[in-house]
Amino acid sequence: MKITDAKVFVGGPGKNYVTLKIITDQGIYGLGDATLNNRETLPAKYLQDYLIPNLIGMDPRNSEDIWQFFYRGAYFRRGPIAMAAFGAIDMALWDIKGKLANMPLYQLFGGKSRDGAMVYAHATGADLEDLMDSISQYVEQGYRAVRVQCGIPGMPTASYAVPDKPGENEHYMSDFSGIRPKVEIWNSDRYLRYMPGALAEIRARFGPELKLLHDVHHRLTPREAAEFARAVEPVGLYWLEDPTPAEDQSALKLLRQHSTVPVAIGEVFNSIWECNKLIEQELIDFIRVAVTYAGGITHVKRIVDLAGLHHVRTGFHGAPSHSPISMAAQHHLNAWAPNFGIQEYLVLDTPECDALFPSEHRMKNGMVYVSDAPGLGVDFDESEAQNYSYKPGSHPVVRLEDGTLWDY
Ligand code: CS2
Ligand code: MG
Repeated sequence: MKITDAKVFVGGPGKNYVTLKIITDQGIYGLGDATLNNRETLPAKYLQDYLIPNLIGMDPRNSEDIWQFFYRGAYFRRGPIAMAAFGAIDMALWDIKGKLANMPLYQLFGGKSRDGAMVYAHATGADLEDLMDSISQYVEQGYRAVRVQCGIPGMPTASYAVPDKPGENEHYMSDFSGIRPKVEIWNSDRYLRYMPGALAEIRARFGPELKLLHDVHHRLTPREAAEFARAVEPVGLYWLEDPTPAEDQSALKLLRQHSTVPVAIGEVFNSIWECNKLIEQELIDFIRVAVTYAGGITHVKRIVDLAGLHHVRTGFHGAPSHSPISMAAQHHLNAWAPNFGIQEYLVLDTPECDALFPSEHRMKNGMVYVSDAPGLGVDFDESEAQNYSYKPGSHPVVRLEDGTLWDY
């Protein structure tokens, strides 16, 4: 069996999804997602210029050797661009493998460990009351877990993932108004004074059963993160996400000494070498990697297995920048993983997205039910794809009030 061709498409409804299609001499094809939010053209170019010319003629069944060939063979390896590109190839090869075996991928991993996988929604508000309305809407839709973010009084601009005005639905993933990022102003003192009380009010309003998550988005120092974690302890958070900048694997030691709040980290990691100490030293409770830019199923499965040895559960990244292809790969891992925790689910389930990526994976009452179709169980409509093209977008950058650049 041989790979005869591979194509890359960039574009989609409201997002620049990077979709890879690998075609074989037996009429079977596989799909992969290499979307690196706001840097989408780079993994696409890496695939087109370096990886695809090598891929043609390879036997798609040897997904492990192909992964090693690209990773070890790159010499300058790792990094989000390369790992997103390898990840897309890897997903597509697993898709082909599943189709050859006529089995859904979760069967190849070891079968189902659960019927449905719990997901969380992203509730957001310009202020606390606006956030309460957003949470209520998700509770009414049947979600059992909600991540909660709101504006901070006195903060000069809106903060991470919150709208400027109540009632606005903030599309915080990409600003398509131009390539130069908007600036958000941040003040950790105001956040530390306000947010613990706001979280306590949310808990009081919604009662003990609703799982509450909160994302700090890398903005606190280790000492501040420890103070915050201790202050929110009575709220009983399901998780506290990215309390400190994620590259420092020792930063969470102080937090651990002062609090038992569950910590989730890893959406920016692209290899096991960025989280092995965090996992082995049991400094985290949830690992947030995504198959999209952490090297695909082959590499993420290794991370999941290491995590399982250390009581660390999965909480894969599922921001709207992931296409339904990588989300499908995660649905299969979530169905199988003995140490599954929760799945972020912010996919834009619009009719346009469903037309571009037809699939039988289903979300109901805050749970995802994996498809039984062979392979990934998601397709890609190339004629629909002709309606879309690349649009440059950016994340905001964050500065302190005196102008100092901070973590977004
Ligand atoms: C966020 C992300 O979903 C999350 O947890 O932290 O949305 C993050 O801001 C984006 O992925 C950046 O592209
Ligand atoms: Mg996050």
